[in-house]
Amino acid sequence: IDSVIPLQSRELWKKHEVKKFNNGDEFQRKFIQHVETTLARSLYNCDELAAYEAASESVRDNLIIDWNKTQQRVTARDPKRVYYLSLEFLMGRALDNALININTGDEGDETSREMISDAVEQLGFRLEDVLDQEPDAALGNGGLGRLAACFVDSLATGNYPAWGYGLRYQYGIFAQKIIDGYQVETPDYWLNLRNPWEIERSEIQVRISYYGHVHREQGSSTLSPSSWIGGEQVLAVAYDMPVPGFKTTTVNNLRLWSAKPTTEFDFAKFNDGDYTNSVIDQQRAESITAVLYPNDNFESGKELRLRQQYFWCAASLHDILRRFKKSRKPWKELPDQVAIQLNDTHPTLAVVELQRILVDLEKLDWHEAWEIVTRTFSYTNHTVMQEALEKWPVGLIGHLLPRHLEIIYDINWFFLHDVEKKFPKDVDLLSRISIIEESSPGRQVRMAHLAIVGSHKVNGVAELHTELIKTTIFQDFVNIYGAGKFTNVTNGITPRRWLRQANPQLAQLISETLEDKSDRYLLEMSRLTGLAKYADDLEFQKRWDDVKYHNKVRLADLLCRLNGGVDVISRDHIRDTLFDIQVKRIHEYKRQQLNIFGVIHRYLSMKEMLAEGASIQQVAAKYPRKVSFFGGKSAPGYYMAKLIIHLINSVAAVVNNDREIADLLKVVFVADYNVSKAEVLIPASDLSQHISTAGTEASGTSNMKFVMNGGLIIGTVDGANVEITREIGEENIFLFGNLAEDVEELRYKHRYHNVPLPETLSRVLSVLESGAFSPENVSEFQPLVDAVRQHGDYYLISDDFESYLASLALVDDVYHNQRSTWLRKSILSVANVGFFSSDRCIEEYAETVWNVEPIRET
Ligand code: CR6
Repeated sequence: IDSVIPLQSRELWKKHEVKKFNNGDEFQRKFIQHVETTLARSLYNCDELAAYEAASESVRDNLIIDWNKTQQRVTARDPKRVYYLSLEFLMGRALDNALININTGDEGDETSREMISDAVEQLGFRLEDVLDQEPDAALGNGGLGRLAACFVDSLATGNYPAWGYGLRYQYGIFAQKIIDGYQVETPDYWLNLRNPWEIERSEIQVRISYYGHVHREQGSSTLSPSSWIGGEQVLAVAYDMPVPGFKTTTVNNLRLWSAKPTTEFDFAKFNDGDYTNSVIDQQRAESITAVLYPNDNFESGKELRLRQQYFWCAASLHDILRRFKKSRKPWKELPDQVAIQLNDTHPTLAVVELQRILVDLEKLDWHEAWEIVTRTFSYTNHTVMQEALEKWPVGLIGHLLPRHLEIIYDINWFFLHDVEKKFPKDVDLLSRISIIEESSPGRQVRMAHLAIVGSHKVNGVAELHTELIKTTIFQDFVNIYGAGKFTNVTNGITPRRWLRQANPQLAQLISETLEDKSDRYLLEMSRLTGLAKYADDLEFQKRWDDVKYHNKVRLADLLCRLNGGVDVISRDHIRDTLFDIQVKRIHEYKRQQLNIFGVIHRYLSMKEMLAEGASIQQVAAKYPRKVSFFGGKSAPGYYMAKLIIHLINSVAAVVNNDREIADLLKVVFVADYNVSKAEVLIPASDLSQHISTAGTEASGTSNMKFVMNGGLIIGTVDGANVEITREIGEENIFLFGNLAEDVEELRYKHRYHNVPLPETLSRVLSVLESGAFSPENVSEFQPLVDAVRQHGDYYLISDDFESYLASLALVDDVYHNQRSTWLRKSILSVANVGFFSSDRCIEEYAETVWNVEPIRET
């Protein structure tokens, strides 16, 4: 919107310019103003929730002032911009993060988190309780969505002119309840409370069409400009979330689209006298952005999901191009002004939509348009697993988006044509790489192929993963395009949230030790190497250990609160109890079943020792104190994952109530694992488990979070574990199991030979079959047994079981008998974790994929 304020009035505007609060007093004034006017409450009825809202509104005011300036600065300079398209942004809470970022590092900026904490306390509240009022913005499933959230944080921190684009789901990922040991899903209607972190842009609306038909001049081909006369129409309305950077005034934007009905009416229906039904029909438009699909690493191919994808791609592209057009540059310069990153294949329709806009609306020649498209897009792959690779039935796309299907066919035709010239007569190759899969019952569009063909760069998310995509699922494309198109950008995490915010005690110890009062290390993580020289310092080790102890107590407190004030774990021995944590989505490939089988093995072995007359001290010497924590959601329709959850809870019920083992072993399933719970769980871990079948976990990112918080890792040689080992040193990580390169052969053996199981695992499975953990339904866990014994043990539980147990035994020994060695490992891990900052990761994208530069305040 261009300014309409006459010049002579502008002085007045500047005189009344809105100012940020800059000290506790000014913050309090804003706070009270918001309590009284925004919330229409007062001193007499301001509870913690109102305090949270008023504090958020006040902080938001500061952010918005910087947000405006950032946008003005970028508009004035008009540099190349980055757009990160992600169907998921798992943001978590915003207030604490904003408080950590509130000091811009500028001269004269007196604000700080401590200042606000004091100011809030003077007003009669504890900051921690106020922060606890905020619901998580849980618009994502797992790693992919949280990665996008870390990326927007690092983009703002690095002062990149970058926007995120996503959907404003009314229901985020479901809340998980555990009832009788089973997962029960309940809806997460997170917008129930007013959301102070979004700005509704009701003036920014984009009209989105579906269905209808394509019209063209007689005799012209699908390559020439065509008009798509859409049938159904809905509106996309923008909601903006400010994303503040750390120690900078840059506040970037995350734009989320929400679906609304158009204001026009279906006159045919109206005239039929069916006014009410006509309104109801219109109302259905809102269902497009109603709910986040709750699958992680699995595609279900539902029509509504495709509608979501197009809605979001079309609205975002429209917005991006509108901004580009303001600079009046020719279309061929689009790739010099705009980089669009496809987070997985979910936004691949944007490739087709841009081609459609350029050919049909802007009347560019097909090939000229296609050159622009491919130079604009780049694509990140996040999995090699077949069941997670998106494919859409041709019929469905043709029905919903008839013109787009024509364009996909034409893209494919030119692509196959070029390949055929290069590799004549390789019919097999052509059918392997085709964007269209000729499968029964019908043809499907392979979105990954379309994304590769439509992008100039394709990246994997960890070195091993990138190597795997280049040699397996995308091998043909490497032969066609050359290896240069494929690159690796190892994932990262933001140290602001995952160290400073989640672990204030450790952050404090680090800044003190590094004599880094202003926390520069959170920007330059290589400074952490300065901790290494204290790795053997016993006094420092003690302080390090105290922080961990504090965080373990904090977790015990949280669990107690969630359990209605009753302790879940005993307070008596927290310092000598190993907190062993596996939290992530429940998935067979992530192998929570391996973990729980290990727990059962431990329990059976303890019982066996006792039965053979050993004393409890002797048992404790071999199996010292440990709590096994599990947490994570299963997709609602994923039978095996739900069974694993029930098994964990069933084992917990038996083990936790067995007086004989005297609290030496406990099993805890933490319900409803989410970002805020992660912020408490991760800092409390002594050990965490990242034990996927080698070659299946593309990267993993919680592994990085645990290491950043001084936890040690037990893991397979998979995903980013490989690079974590390289960075922190192999003596500081517990690796076990078969390698990715051996997986195929092992699976083959299981399929065609009768491979005997190790005795240890055999015993566990037999006890499961006996119904010891499911007395009411003896065969309940049979499917988990059969997966190993009868169905080829696809996830190689049996092949890795023994080395897993050996590794766990080593963990016990070092933790309980060589605590100083353990602490040394922990300190050295943190000292060398710097590589995994998402700031490094974003810099790599900026340089090697996007070709964009930061815009700093001058
Ligand atoms: N499920 C990978 O499985 C990776 C993230 C982010 C995943 C995980 O290993 O760390 O992406 N893949 O790159 C997909 O979502 C398809 C994930 O989170």
